[in-house]
Amino acid sequence: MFSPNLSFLMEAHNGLSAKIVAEAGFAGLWASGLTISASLGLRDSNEASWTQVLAVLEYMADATDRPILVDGDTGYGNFNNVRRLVRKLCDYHIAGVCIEDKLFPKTNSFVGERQPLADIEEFCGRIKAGKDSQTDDDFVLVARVEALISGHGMDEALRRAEAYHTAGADAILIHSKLPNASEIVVFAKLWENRCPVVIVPTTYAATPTEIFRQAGISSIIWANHNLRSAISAMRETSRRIFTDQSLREVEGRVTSVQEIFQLVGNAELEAAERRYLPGKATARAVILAASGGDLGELTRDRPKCMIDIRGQPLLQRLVTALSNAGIREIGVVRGACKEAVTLKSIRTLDNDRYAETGEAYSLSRAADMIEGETVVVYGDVLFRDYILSGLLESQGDIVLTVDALRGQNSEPDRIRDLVSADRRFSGNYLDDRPVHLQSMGADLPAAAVTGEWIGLARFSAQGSRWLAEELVLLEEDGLLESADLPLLLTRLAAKYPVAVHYITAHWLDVDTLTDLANARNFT
Ligand code: SPV
Ligand code: MG
Repeated sequence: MFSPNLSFLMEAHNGLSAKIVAEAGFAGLWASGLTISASLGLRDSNEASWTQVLAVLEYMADATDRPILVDGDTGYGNFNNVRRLVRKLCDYHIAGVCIEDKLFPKTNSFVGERQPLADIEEFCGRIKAGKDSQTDDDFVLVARVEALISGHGMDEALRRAEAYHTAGADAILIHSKLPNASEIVVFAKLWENRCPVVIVPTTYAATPTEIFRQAGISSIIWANHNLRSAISAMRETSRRIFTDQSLREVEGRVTSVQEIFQLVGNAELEAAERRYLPGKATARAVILAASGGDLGELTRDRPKCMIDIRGQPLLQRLVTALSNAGIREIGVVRGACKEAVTLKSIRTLDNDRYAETGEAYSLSRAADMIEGETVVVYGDVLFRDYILSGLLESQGDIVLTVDALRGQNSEPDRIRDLVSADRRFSGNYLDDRPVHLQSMGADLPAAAVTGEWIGLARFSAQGSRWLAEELVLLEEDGLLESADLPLLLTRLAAKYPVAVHYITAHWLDVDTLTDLANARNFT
């Protein structure tokens, strides 16, 4: 409110929308009376009691640390109601309240004409009482002038603004329902910035923001656009599902359940569980990140897993994906430029012979982590969250995620981990018959290829025992140093069932600069 720059307050009406507003970057929130009422299924006519509104505000204040300006309507009565309201808002660490010079029960400003205004002296009493009741020195009281909306003209608006400012209001909200900003701009000019001016350009939405900036407006409230966008989206989804009697068209277009988990902070709860709950077995992950990669200047002082992908190293994105899926212990096998591989919450293991050894040898550096359920993943892959959850939920002691659309004819020289399984991807939603690996490698005959391994595998406790044994056997055969994972997995498939979990796209690995560009667009 007091910053020299134009500020923006975005509407929110519950805890979730408060989080979304903060996530978008807004410095402050507008807790709209209209949208809180509407989200409760009520009219903007004080149908929700003030304590019911307070309950919503408590969720909002808990959901974000950004300042919230509350639409306090008329203050829910006279000066005495305003006193209790302000004290309670301060208790909840709400940053400020806006009260409007109308009568309780209020009516939304866009309903009808010439709504009766409060007596100026009486409204000044509400302002004084509010300011005298704040228990937080920084609490802001905004007085909202409805004179223009009610058809009383500019002189009356200025007279009221002056009186409210003198009574102690920290800022003036001048409301207008014209389809253009003319009266707002005139008001701001005549007001001469005696205190900050706040506006709500709902009806004059087309006005360029620059006009408000030039007019010296302090803060703009985007008053109801989150609820309105939610209504459009919910209507479309409900109608679609009702008509189709199926989720087919809707799934993939709506926010994923994983994103809900992320918004409400499931990761924090998982971290807290690790701290406070007695330990319970969960999967571990080993990330193979020993090879440096060859992306020119970018890999001069760091391995490719540490290349920045929109503000985060590729490896961080992978670690976050694994953590979000509930994997607690994550080991990273480093090699090239190992000092550059420093992330919080990973355990580092080193393959110092990375230049002359292969993936199996790197994996063997993490031998003590291959116990219980274990995920093994290459350090240069990115995939949508559902791919990992699908793998973790899959059946089988050894399961590989395989892209059924790759490996036939796309860039054959780049594809190494070609897969030959006993059944091809059928694309049939109802087909859940198991598919098993037969062999894997770079040189399978084209006709035998059923996909490409994306570099992500899960081993159950039993599968981990088999994997650990096979690493020992490779060493006995003198192959540990040279073997890659396709060889290791092919050997396992000769002895045990190695299940194939088909996917189609939504992942990538970073080998070339083109891959890197794709990765930067992927997130
Ligand atoms: C609200 O968002 O509830 C407001 C702004 O008070 S308006 O709907 O424009 O009155
Ligand atoms: Mg309102």
